Amino acid sequence: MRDIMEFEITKAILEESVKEFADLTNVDVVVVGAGPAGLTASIYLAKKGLKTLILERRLSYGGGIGGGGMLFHKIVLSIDAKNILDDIGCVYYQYKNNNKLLVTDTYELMTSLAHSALRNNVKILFGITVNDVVYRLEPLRICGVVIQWSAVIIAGIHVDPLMINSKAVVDATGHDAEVLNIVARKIPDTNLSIPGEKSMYTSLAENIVVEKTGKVLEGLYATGMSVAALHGLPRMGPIFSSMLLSGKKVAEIIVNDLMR
Ligand code: 48F
Repeated sequence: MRDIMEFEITKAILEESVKEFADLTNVDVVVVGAGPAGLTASIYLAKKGLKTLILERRLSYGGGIGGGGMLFHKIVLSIDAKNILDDIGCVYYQYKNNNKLLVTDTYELMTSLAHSALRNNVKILFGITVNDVVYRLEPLRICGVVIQWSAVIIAGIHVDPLMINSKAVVDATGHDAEVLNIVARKIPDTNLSIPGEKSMYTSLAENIVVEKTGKVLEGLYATGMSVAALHGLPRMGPIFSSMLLSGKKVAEIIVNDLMR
């Protein structure tokens, strides 16, 4: 083995990370959350050439995919998401002779989404929690996020955060709609209120969550289960088609807004 000095490793990590991080402080789109909706959104945003950054609180991508349905490792999707699965190169099959349902594996879907995101130039930073937004008045708009290391938040120590500017922020934080709740609580001028999701009604939820996906206010968008929290929609349980379809739809809306 070559004689590598310890400081060289440290220096390489710091120099390369800081250089890239600095470049990511001003992007086209910040997607908060690397779950199915956020990853799908990022893929279709980046495919159109938008500089797209995902910020993920945990140290891994996939969000709720990894847990499947009660930890079972098969993922079920409606055939409506077939084109997205094909786009990301995910391997799947039809469930028996049921022509409505497709089946894949938790790890196949997580990996295919993440691989497709990376190959399309999406940047993902792990271990970072978005705990506030940046806003402007006249007109009222969201123009970035406030970030903190998740480890600092877990430690419960006071450390001032850093900020990232972006033309669009996407809440892809799942059931808790964390970004939307922050905006509702801290910027009363938005008149935003978040009722939270309703109990389970799968077929209704799958359709309506995609239908309601979109812009919340200038600079702020919602996708995935945060849309259900925003509009008081029912939950759909462990079927992931609408999360992918919602991610694709929010990307199309943002592309249309930013590239007009
Ligand atoms: O929860 P999550 O998978 O949300 P989603 O994309 O999909 C929901 C489904 O997984 C499932 C379902 C439908 O089939 O009901 O639950 O809407 O992914 C959300 C990601 O956001 C991260 C969180 O760790 C997860 O990986 N996240 C949440 N809050 C923050 C965050 C935050 N404040 N900052 C950074 N990341």
